[in-house]
Amino acid sequence: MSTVTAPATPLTQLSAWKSLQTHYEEVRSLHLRQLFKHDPGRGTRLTAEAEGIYLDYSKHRITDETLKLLIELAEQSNLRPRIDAMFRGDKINVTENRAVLHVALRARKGEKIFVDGEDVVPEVHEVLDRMSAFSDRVRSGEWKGHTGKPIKNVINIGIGGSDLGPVMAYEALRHYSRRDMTFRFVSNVDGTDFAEATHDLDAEETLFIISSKTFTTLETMTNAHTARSWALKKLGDDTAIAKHFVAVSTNAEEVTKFGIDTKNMFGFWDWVGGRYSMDSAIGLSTMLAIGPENFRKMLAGFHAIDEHFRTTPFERNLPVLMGLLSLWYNDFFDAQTVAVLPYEQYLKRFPAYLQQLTMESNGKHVTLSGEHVGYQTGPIFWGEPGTNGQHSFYQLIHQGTKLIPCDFIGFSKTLNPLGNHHDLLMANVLAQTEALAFGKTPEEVRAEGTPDWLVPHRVFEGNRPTNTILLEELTPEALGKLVALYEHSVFTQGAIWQIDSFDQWGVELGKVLAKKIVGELEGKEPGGKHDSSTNALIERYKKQRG
Ligand code: G6Q
Repeated sequence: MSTVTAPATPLTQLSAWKSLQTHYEEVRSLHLRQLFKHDPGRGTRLTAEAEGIYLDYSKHRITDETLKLLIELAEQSNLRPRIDAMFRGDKINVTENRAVLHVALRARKGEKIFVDGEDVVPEVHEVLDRMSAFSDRVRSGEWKGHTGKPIKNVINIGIGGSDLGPVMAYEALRHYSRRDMTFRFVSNVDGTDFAEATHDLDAEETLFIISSKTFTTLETMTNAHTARSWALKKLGDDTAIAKHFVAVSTNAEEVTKFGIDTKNMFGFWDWVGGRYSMDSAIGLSTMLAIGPENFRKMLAGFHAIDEHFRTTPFERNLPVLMGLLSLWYNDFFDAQTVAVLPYEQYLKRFPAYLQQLTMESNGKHVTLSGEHVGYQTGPIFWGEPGTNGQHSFYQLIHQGTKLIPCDFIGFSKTLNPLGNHHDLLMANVLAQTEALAFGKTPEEVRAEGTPDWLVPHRVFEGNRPTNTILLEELTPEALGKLVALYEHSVFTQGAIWQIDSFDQWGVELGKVLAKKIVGELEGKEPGGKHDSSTNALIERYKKQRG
């Protein structure tokens, strides 16, 4: 059990929570126009900067009092001792009785973090060193396929936490990746995913990384077996496996059963949650793409924000501030969602990555002690890169009836300087946050000569809250910092909501039912055991499938 649990007092009974409720009534109708008018210094005062990340949170519907109360809420929620408990290796994932130590994956050599009395940092570095040696061999062409050809294609097979991080990181760091190699990612049990990923590849030059913590996941194991048949069809006998398949897993027994020698296995540990694993061996495809040196730079970025989170007072602590502000809208303004809008094409999969990180972590309905929460927990995360989203869903953010706090992420320098593209891109970040905050009043619309009947349609109410997160350039370090920022923001919110952010029981039921239904679809089990809707759908599918 964790030595530090949530406070004995339920969240809604904490004095800071009650004060926030009263305070909310006082400030809910304040407009950002007023707040900026009365405090011209707000735009620089309500900002925080650390490790090259600049966070402007001035365009939030908050006053100094709001911040003070939110920070009190964090303190009364034992946030500080809970952070310490995570870094110490306490088993804070109580429902699975596990430590939560993704921070150990980026600890520097020589740091000490104990799980059940054993320092885990040396093992982390041992795996990193093995990954580096392997990556160097593959990247240099020294590692040869079964027929003697060097590896040109790498396919990561994994799903959920064993896929989303690798895909996101590959896309994000493509600029740093080997352009003469092909990297693909197969996750879906839909055969189309595998078929499309392999249709133009030569098995002789292809390496599969089977990434699965458990090595029992239905989708991954189905794809892994299909990959083996695909490879062996071309390469002949089983001895080819050793040159074309490696595994990333915690389950040596299953890896061996599959036919992969454990010397070609890269391990990690049960204290690494799937959605927190992109910087473990699950990141092997990332390392193959960008090289060990860049991978370590990414880890250093993670580590810098870990240290910032662990040691910085809450008032200046970026993940804590972001977590508290998100909670403010979620729990007091009844906002249902958060939009994350990276103005960086390389971050096109970042919203999808964050969806798992945030929603699997904080989509919980009971507290650590099993009581129904009685307040809102994790918001829905969604988003697309800018400027594309501006031409589709931003309409609803600007003029719809829902309050959607947004995170705008931008970089001062582009990796692809092309004419004035980057200034145009960044002008849009700045314009959008300005428009969302201040809008356009009926008077302003009328003054433009708009006829009266059209005025209401052209009014922007404004008062839509945003974070602007500005970094210098998208480097491997910067990516590590950004991910860690959100990881710890999720932690902050989960701690205050008194939930277990590190389990995911909600994914179980569907998996179990699917297994039963497969039996029926394959005619191994009698049908008709479900509700009338499910039974009818099964029958219809079977008939149509033929
Ligand atoms: C993440 C979840 C989940 C997991 C996948 C894949 O936190 O646990 O998304 O990563 O279900 O699991 P395996 O790695 O065991 O195949």
